[in-house]
Amino acid sequence: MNTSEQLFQRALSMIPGGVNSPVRAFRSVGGTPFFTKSANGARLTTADDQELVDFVLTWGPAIHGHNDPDIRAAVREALDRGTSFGTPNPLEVEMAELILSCVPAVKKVRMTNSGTEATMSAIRLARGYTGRNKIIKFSGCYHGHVDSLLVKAGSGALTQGNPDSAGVTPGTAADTLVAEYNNLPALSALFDANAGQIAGLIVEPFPANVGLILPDAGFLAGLRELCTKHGTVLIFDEVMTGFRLSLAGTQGLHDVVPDLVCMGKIIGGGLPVGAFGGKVEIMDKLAPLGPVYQAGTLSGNPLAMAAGLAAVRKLKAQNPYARLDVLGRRVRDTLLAAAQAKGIPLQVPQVGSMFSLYFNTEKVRNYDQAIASNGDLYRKVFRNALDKGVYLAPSPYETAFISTAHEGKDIDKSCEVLDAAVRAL
Ligand code: KE4
Repeated sequence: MNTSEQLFQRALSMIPGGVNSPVRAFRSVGGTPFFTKSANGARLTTADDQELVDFVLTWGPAIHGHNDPDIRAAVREALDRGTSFGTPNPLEVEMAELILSCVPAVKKVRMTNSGTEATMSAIRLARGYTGRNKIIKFSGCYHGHVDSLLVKAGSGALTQGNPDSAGVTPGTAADTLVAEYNNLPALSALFDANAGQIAGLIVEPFPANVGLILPDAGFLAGLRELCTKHGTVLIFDEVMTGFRLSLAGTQGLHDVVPDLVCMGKIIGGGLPVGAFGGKVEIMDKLAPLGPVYQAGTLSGNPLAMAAGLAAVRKLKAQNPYARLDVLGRRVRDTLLAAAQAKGIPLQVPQVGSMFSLYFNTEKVRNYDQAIASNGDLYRKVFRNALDKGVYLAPSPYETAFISTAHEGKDIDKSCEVLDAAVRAL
């Protein structure tokens, strides 16, 4: 056995499935997951010293590539002052100012320690603000492992074949209504059937946990209109897309303004973080001001703030989004050309530095079409590419990410490998 296999065997005896997060287990692509011992730029180095060009980027945070020198220096400097104080610290104020300066919808913000905490808190806040019980989510969207949102969920829940998790009580699930993404008429009917009962609607504006689905023209505006009409809090879950697609996340790509926004990943610079924010009259319902309780020992801790400030300030200074979109289009066009040459039906939805692969004859607009795509062909491309040193997400129900560190030889190599992997089908 190689080192990763030995580590996995040891892990299996102590950690459920050998992993601390299910999607890492390679269950849907087969084989033993590799263990990473270090990462730099666009590359991971495995425990067996294999170098891989990384298109997972720790599931989104590493937009500058791994081990970014500016983030590393910021963390090192913060570390010299201590790791956690349990009191307000200056970096929290700087982070709040930075987020408010980037995301127009956010007029007040609260830091958390994960995206899950951010979405969990946002729906509790929507319920506390409206006094209503029901929440609408969309099939295939994943918002972290929040009980009431683990209903028809995407990402690892879907990958493992349990989009409706055990352990979520019928009572909890009863207050969660599931709608179909890109289907406004059905959503409008759902609102009408539950008039006056829907506290919040939570959506990944660009769902990226079921592969990547792009909104139909007018869909997001339709969500805004329905939520306004019914007095429902519109919550954009931008844990993945926040600061990924623009400094304002997807809000930099359209003009729909949500009531609350959930963030994470990039704003922690690779350290544990989450955040939620939005309208003042909603956010002021939070303790200690209002009746909605929400808390966290390490929320706003100085290390995560230092890393996140460095990551976001670098994005503000560099504004790399056009460059990242060029890289995304290049990978997309490479994959589509290879599939066309082989007569293989392939869709490659792409926006900025995010893309995914659906082996499907039609454009994927919703969950049912996503899961009807050919997962076996995805697995073959995944395995072929990995064997040649390019690491795509170990599930068709995820999205690939590109960093500024991919520019140059790594994107060149990756396009060659991905082209060959599709042509080998
Ligand atoms: P965390 O609790 O994992 O920090 O964030 C949950 C979350 C919330 N909302 C969206 C849109 C998300 O994508 C996520 C987490 N994303 C997954 C990857 N698709 C995390 C990877 C994992 O579960 O290991």
